[in-house]
Parts: sequence; C-alpha cells; structure tokens
Amino acid sequence: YKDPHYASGRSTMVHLFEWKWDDIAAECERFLGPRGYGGIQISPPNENLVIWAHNRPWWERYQPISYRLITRSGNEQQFANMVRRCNNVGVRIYVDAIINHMTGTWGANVGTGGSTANFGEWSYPGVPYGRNDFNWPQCVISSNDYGCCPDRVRNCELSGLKDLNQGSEYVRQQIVNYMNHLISLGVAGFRIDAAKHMWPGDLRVIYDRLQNLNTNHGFPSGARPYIFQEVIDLGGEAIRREEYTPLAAVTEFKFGLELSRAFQGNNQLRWLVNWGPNWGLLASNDALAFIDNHDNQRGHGAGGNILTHKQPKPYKGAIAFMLAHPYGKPQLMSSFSFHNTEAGPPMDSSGNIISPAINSDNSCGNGWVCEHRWRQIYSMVAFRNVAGNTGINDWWDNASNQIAFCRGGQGFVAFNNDHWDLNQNLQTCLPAGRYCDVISGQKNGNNCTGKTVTVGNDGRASIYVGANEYDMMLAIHVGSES
Ligand code: LAG
Ligand code: CA
Repeated sequence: YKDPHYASGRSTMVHLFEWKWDDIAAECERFLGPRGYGGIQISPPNENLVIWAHNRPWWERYQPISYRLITRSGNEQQFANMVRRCNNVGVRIYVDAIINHMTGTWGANVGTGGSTANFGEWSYPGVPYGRNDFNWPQCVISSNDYGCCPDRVRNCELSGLKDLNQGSEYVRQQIVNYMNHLISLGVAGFRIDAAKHMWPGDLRVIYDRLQNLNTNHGFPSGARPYIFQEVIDLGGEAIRREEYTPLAAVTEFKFGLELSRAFQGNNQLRWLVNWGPNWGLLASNDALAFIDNHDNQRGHGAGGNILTHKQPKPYKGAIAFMLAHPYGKPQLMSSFSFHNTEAGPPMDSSGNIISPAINSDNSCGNGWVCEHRWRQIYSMVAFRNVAGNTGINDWWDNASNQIAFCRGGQGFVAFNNDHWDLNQNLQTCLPAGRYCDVISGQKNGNNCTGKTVTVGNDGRASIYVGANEYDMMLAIHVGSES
C-alpha cells in the first residue's frame, strides 16, 4: 500500500482542493499530464450534508451522508470520465476517503444528492446505517483524551460527527464496497481521513479486502492501492504514527512544520544537511510529505505556523526544497483564496462551484490560487522527475542560510535565505554547457528567459542569488541545457 503507482518518470501529486471533476479532467489534459505531474488528491467524492447555515463551508464535505458519488464536484458519470481522462495522460487519482464518521447535525438533513438522514436516530438510509452501526455509548472526544486515552480517541465522536464502528462486519463491508467501487472506476489509492480515530486492526481488515487496481486503466496486474493515512503526530500523544506505518503510508506533519520554520528564518538552512529521519521524520518510504494542507493552511488540524501561498517567497523556497530533496512522496497544495477560514470555494448564489479561469500567463482566475501552475513550482516538479532515484551529493553551505546541492549528475539547486547575496563558484555536477535557471525563467528554444548558468569542464559554475531577488533559489538540470 506504499507504492503510488505513478506512470513512469513521475513523482509528485497535487491536492486540487474543491475542484470539480470536469475541470480536473481538463486540467489533466492541458496542464498536469504535459508538465509531468504524477497524481491528484481530490476532495471527497461521496455525498455530503448541505450546510447553508454556514454558507456552504469547505468543511461540509467532511460530513458524509451516503456513499453515492454525488457532490458539488460532480456526479458519478463525471467522476468516471475524469478518472479515465486523467489516467489516459498518465495522471493518477487518489480519493479522500471519509470512513471514520457520518455527518453531525446542522439544522439541515439533506445531502448533495438528495439523501436524507435522521440524526437523532443515527439513521442514514442512503447507505443504509442505523443505530447499531455506531460506537456506543455515545461520547465526544475532548482535548485531554489525546494525552491519555486511545480508546476514547477512537470510539468517541470527533467534533460531534457520528462515529462509525469499524469493528462491525456490516460497517466494514459498506466501507469496502464504497472503496472497491472507486477502484473499479480506476482510482489509484486513498487518503484515509482521521485514521488516528480508527483502530489499526480494523483498518487492516478493510485494506486487505480492497481489490487490485483496475488493469483497464493501465495498472499492472496485482497492483495494490496507494494508501496514505492522515495521522497527526507531533509527539506527546497516546497514539503514535508508528501504529499505522506497518499498514500503509502516513502523512508526515513534522515535515511542513520544520521546513516552514527554516524558510521563515527561524532555523538555519545549513542544518538541512541531514534532512530526513535524523530530524525525527518517518522513514522516507512511509511518508507523504507536504508543506501545507487544506486544514493547516487555515488553522485547522495540527495548526502551527505553516507557510502557505499567502507568504509566496518563503513558501516557494520550502516547496522547492521539498521537490529538490529525495525524501518522501511529495504532495502540493492547490488552493482557492480565502480570508474567512470557513469559506467554501468560489460559488454562485445557488451554491454551485465556479470553475477556475485559465489566464494567458498560465495562472488562474475566479478566486483560484492554483499554486501548481506557478512556474517556480511546476518547474521543480519537472526537476524532481529528471533527478529520478539519485541521492544528494556535493552539499555546500556558508554555515548560515545559503545552501546548494546536486542530485547525482542530473540537477543542481541553490538557496539563499540570508540577508546578503549568494555569489559563489560551486560544483554543479552537470556536464559542461549553458543551462537555463528554471526559477527566474525557463528555457525558450536556445535562449533562457531568466538567468543563464555556464558550467565548465570541471562541473563548476558561478552561482548568484541576490538577497532581494523575487525568489530565493536557483535550479538547473540536464533538461534545462540551452
Ligand atoms: C479531518 N481529518 O482527520 C479533516 O482533514 C478535517 O478537515 C475534518 O474537519 C475532520 N477530519 C473530520 O473529517 C473538518 C473541519 C471541522 C468540521 C469537520 C466536519 O476542520 O471544523 O467540523 O470538517 O465538517 C464542523 C464544525 C464543528 C462541528 C462539526 C460537526 O466546525 O464545530 O462540531 O462540524 O457538525
Ligand atoms: Ca472513530
């Protein structure tokens, strides 16, 4: 369950938060496929409660009312079409699976597909689930529980959401049926929402009942779904992520916290020389690595001081480091802009999501940030693909916040987070030639639209990243030779 089954030569996934299925299909064909993206985490595809009381917040999608594939992102037919079209251009789909709970109550009881529920009776006819399918006696998780009481964290309600009993044979089978339905439609794997709130033994039973990936979508026979379990473990809690790594991959929240700290200037970049398990991170193969996610970019989830698109210069620096460094399976966040932390995606007065507009400079409009379309970010996705399985070599630092390293003989990257210029003759490990920096610009025919770096026969080149430049890094690779 730890292999994403990316098409060959691809290595990075992006969370297209709240995107519609038709828009994702188009984005696979016009951008993600051609630019070398490996996959997409999509918002939950199953029917959720419609919550007008909070003006259709983003978090209504974490309140399941049935497993029918019908949401503001689209219906089952649109879903199937998206998966088909994305797989056809080498881009995999990973589903955010909400299997810990069903919706709580919000003075409304109708879902995005018209299903209803009777919360007082724990009744969800759209599945169907009833009283016997939930943990009993009913209780609600309090913040103390995380320190002491794993059974309460797993058997009580997470913020009042009705807590399913995954120990029940009937419940397991409903969940497995839902996930197998998605696999049959061609998805490559799942994010397991709130995994900490479910027993590892129950999850193992569920995972082992999943069918192999669909060979009609280009997966090899016998391929198991990629599973990354959302477990927030920054230390100090009764439940540890090591209970989940024997099952499948786990979201590594320390990764974004530590890199945010460093790129915000609160820890020196030179210490990143031993980035990885030496920093208390999970083993590389176990880790889904990311800077921000849909929760902590707006102060939900683990919170903390996480970099987001709102601080673009250090954010792009942290993302570039994540993509240049071989650790983990990287995931990018692609956001809609927001001021209010509850606000849902751009929508019309009926609640329909408004599609992103695509501008001529590749950026998005209509309220969509589309970090995955920022040149500095998609260029580093390509860099990681070119670097392949190489390790890190020829690390250099100035004993402060200027660092540089090579990826085998394939790529070279330098960062400057000091208040003075980086101006050095450095080993790039690349064959002699002229290369375009893919951060300040890109290769355009035989020319560079940004900086040009001339590598000599000894592999060395003079590297300049000014302290006041628009971006804090420079990157060249064998594919950017001009
Ligand atoms: C997750 N991971 O474990 C998601 O990443 C996270 O976004 C989900 O919470 C959570 N688990 C449940 O799937 C989000 C919001 C919550 C919201 C919840 C359900 O962060 O704030 O709770 O989705 O919509 C909301 C209200 C609560 C209320 C609850 C129950 O904010 O005040 O008690 O709904 O109705
Ligand atoms: Ca639970």
